[in-house]
Amino acid sequence: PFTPTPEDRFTFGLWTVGWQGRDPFGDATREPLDPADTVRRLAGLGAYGVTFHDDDLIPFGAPEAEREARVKAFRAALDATGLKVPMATTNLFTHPVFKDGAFTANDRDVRRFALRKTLRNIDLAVELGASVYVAWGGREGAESGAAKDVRVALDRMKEAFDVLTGYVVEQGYDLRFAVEPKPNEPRGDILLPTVGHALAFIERLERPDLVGVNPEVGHEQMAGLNFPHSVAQALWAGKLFHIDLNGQSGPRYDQDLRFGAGDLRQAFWLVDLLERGGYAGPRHFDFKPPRTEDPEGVWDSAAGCMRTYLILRERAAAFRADPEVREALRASRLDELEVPTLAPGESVADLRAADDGFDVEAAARRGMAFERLDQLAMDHLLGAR
Ligand code: GLT
Ligand code: MN
Ligand code: MN
Ligand code: MN
Repeated sequence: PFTPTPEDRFTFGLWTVGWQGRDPFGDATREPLDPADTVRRLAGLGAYGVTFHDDDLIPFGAPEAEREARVKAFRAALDATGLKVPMATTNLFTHPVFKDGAFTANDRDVRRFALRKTLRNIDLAVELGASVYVAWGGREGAESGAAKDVRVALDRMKEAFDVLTGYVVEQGYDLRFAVEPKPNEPRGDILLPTVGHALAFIERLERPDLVGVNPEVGHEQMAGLNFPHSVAQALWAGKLFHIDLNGQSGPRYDQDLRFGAGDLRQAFWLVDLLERGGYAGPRHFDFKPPRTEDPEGVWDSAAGCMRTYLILRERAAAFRADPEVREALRASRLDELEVPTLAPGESVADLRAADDGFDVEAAARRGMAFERLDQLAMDHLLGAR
């Protein structure tokens, strides 16, 4: 019952299963993967699609003929398997030229290069059928105070999105952008560090309708935030354009664990939210199979992401369908939260004049019954109901 199919819309980045295990302290532990082989392998596991950075597919600076050959091989594997490419993105962080950022580098020539690199890959993304373009600004930030004038850097960041959305509109592309927040790593402090910062930034853009967010489980948790709450606010704002699923154990370095590892309870509430909250996009895994794993371990890790999602989807549905849970939700007055605080047509003066017989002391004594409700959730999550 927990076997994924393309209808489940699971997608993986080429860079996830393709991660060779290089970290700040150690060398690669695995050989590179060929993108076309990755496509075939993911299709075999029941995935729906694959995503990529320009440099995952075409090595940085590769000559034109090599570029064409690599794209051709990738496209042939997609055609043969039916795997889709719903999202693509730009690598604006690996090459040393981006050491001080891309769209917000102090050096203007670097910013111009970053825009050209992005525009070029947008063309390829659209050719391959992508409808979302992710922008993770991992190098947009600073390690020290005077190094970046944040207000001016945000002007440049806005300029970049205005140029990119303008291009997409002019070309008639059906493509929207998704900003991926992260608080730190690789920069000491990264601009647009959380979903909330990104949502506020988007409203200042020339075409806010074309820009949303791509929240990642571990990134919000690195900032000590509740991931399902961040995702709920993005949904509320109509801005959940994409999502990066993985696992993280609290505020520490970016762990990119398999989905469901780390904070399992947040993973449960996240799946509950996505399945009930009207998110129709791909369930995209952005994880790193630990460097302890050999190639088979990599595919076990990828399969585990999907299996855990499906298990949690079943548990969350069982929780919502349980009559005792429905009763407990009413006891906790979740239905009452849905009732607007003022009556239809009621004015502030009406509200102030109204004596609804409110007994402050009695209301203060009322219990919320949240503990019983949460234990019911725990029972479902642990398979005890
Ligand atoms: C990089 C980063 C991820 C982003 C990817 C998109 S690249 O691996 O750590 O969180 O989603 O650029
Ligand atoms: Mn991450
Ligand atoms: Mn990452
Ligand atoms: Mn990510």
